[in-house]
This record gives sequence, C-alpha cells and structure tokens, in this order.
Amino acid sequence: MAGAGDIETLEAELAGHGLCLRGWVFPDAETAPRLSTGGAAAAVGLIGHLGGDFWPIFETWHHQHSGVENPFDSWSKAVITPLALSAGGEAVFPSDKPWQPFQQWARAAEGLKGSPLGMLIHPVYGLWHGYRGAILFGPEALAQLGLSAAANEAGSAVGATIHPCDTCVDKPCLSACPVDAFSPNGFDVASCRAYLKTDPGRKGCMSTGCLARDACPVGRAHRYDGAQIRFHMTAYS
Ligand code: B12
Ligand code: SF4
Ligand code: SF4
Repeated sequence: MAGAGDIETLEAELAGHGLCLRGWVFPDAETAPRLSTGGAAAAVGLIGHLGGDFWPIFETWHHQHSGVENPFDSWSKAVITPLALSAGGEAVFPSDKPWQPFQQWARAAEGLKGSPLGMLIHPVYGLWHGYRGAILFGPEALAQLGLSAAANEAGSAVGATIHPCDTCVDKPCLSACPVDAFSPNGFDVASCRAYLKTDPGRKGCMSTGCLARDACPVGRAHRYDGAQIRFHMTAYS
C-alpha cells in the first residue's frame, strides 16, 4: 500500500518513461469512475505527455516488442499498470471501452480548454500533448497518499488563466484543412479519412501530419517529430 512520498516516487518513475502526472481530479460521488470493487474513485491522477520527448523511449520498447498489437496503447499499459498498483490505485486507459472522459478530466485537472479542432490546447505545448492513462484512487489509498482536493487547489491548472484560442484572431487551423473537416457542428471524420486515402492525402497529411493541427502557431517548439506524426496518422486513418 502507498505511503507518504509515493506521489514523488510515482512522478519520478513516470518521468523515467517520458510521462508525467498532469493533474488531479476529485470527482463527486455521482460522476466518479468506479473502482473494480464497485466503489466510487475519490481521485483521478491524470497521466500523459507534454510534447514528444517520450517518443524515443516508446520506440525502443516497440523494437523489443515488434508484432505486438496496438503498440502505443500496449506500451502505455505496460508502463502505467504496475506503477498504479504500487501507488495503491487502479489504472484506466483512454483507448479502453467504455471510454472514460479523459478530456473532461483534463479540463478539470489542468484547466485546459478545447480548440476549434476538438483537441484541448495547452498554453505552452499547444496541440502537442496527450493522455496515456489515469490512476483511480479509492478514499483509503488517497488518505495514504496524503493528498486532498484542498491541498491540491493551487495545483497544476495551467490553462485556467490562458486560453490561446481566445486571442488568436486569424485562427489559421480553421482554413488549413483541404476538405474543411472542422465546423461548429464538429469534426467530419468521414471526409477526413476519405481524403487521407487519396494521392494528395497520402503525400500531404499522411506523411507530414494533419495540416490543421500544424497550422496552429502555439507550442511549435514541441511539435512531434516526423516518425511520431506518421505513426499517429497511420493509427488514426
Ligand atoms: C473516439 C475518439 C476519437 C474519434 C472521434 C469520433 C467522434 N467524432 O466523436 C476519432 C477516431 C475521429 C478521433 C480522432 C483523433 N483523436 Co481522438 N479520441 C477518441 C477517444 C478514444 C474517445 C472520445 C470519447 O467519446 N470519450 C468519451 C467522452 C464521455 O469523454 P469526453 O472527455 O467528454 O470526450 C469528449 C471528446 O471526445 C470531444 N470530442 C468529440 N469529438 C471529437 C473529435 C476529435 C478529433 C477530438 C480530438 C475530440 C472530440 O467531445 C467529447 C464530449 O465532451 C478519446 C479518448 C477518451 N477516452 O476520451 C480520444 C482523444 C479525444 N483523441 C485524441 C486525439 C489526439 C485525436 C487525434 C488528433 C489523433 C491523432 N491523429 O493524433 C485525432 C484527430 C483527427 C485528426 N485530424 O488528426 C486525444 C485528444 C488529446 C487532446 N489534446 O485533447 C484523446 C483524449 C486521446 C488521448 N490519448 O489523448 N478520436
Ligand atoms: S490556430 Fe488559433 S484558434 Fe486554432 S487551435 Fe491554434 S490558437 Fe486555437
Ligand atoms: S488530417 Fe488532413 S484532411 Fe484530416 S482534418 Fe487534418 S488537415 Fe483535414
């Protein structure tokens, strides 16, 4: 069972994999995700990456586990599941159904807001970040960790004061897509996927990444490298 200092241990272990504890959510009993015991989770520790620094670590693992299905999700599970257990919690993952509300958790934990593309935008990392899992803690495990909603109040709500899209007058992300897949009604997945199968789509978005995402000026320094972009585009298409 976890003890004092375990959050620091967890953070250090995640950092060794290029991941980080992005923030905490303290859900009310009604909306809380369920633990395997059936009880409500008292806290959700959100795990992800800011920028693409974890990519070489994942690639090394992938070379050692070639042939594994859904390698990115499998790596996330291989890394996060044992860390969750030793911290006294249970891991859940964004790719597992029923889908857990990762973006709602990120809004609550980090104060991030949505971009016109659907992805949440970070004031420093722009659209170049993601979520790899979350750890659910029951009330006892939370008490062992010595963490409370009040103590965490001043925490990591990085986006609470700045939403880059509010001051982005031209919104270049909205005019970059060759098939106008983004509208106030949502993201037209079918048009996007059909375009990616065309010759210009294969040479364009499939090899250099989503042009709309790439048009955003925020966090350019943290843009993923070419191999990572192509991996995500292949997984998505
Ligand atoms: C289903 C899904 C999709 C579907 C969307 C279908 C649809 N129109 O609803 C598809 C396959 C199209 C998709 C695509 C992408 N997705 Co997606 N997706 C998900 C997934 C697995 C479930 C979403 C869900 O329904 N959750 C359940 C509800 C209850 O939770 P929620 O927090 O309230 O969910 C909200 C979002 O889903 C949002 N939403 C609705 N439509 C769309 C469409 C897009 C493109 C996005 C990003 C969000 C979004 O509205 C929901 C209600 O509030 C989540 C992971 C997760 N578990 O949330 C990732 C997730 C939302 N996707 C993500 C990403 C990054 C992408 C891609 C950019 C992948 C890529 N190529 O790298 C693409 C975008 C396409 C592009 N042009 O590049 C990230 C977003 C991270 C962020 N910064 O916010 C998530 C959180 C996964 C992760 N591991 O981080 N995705
Ligand atoms: S281009 Fe502007 S509106 Fe679009 S996601 Fe980036 S900051 Fe937001
Ligand atoms: S991947 Fe290409 S076609 Fe799809 S939304 Fe992005 S810019 Fe549009």
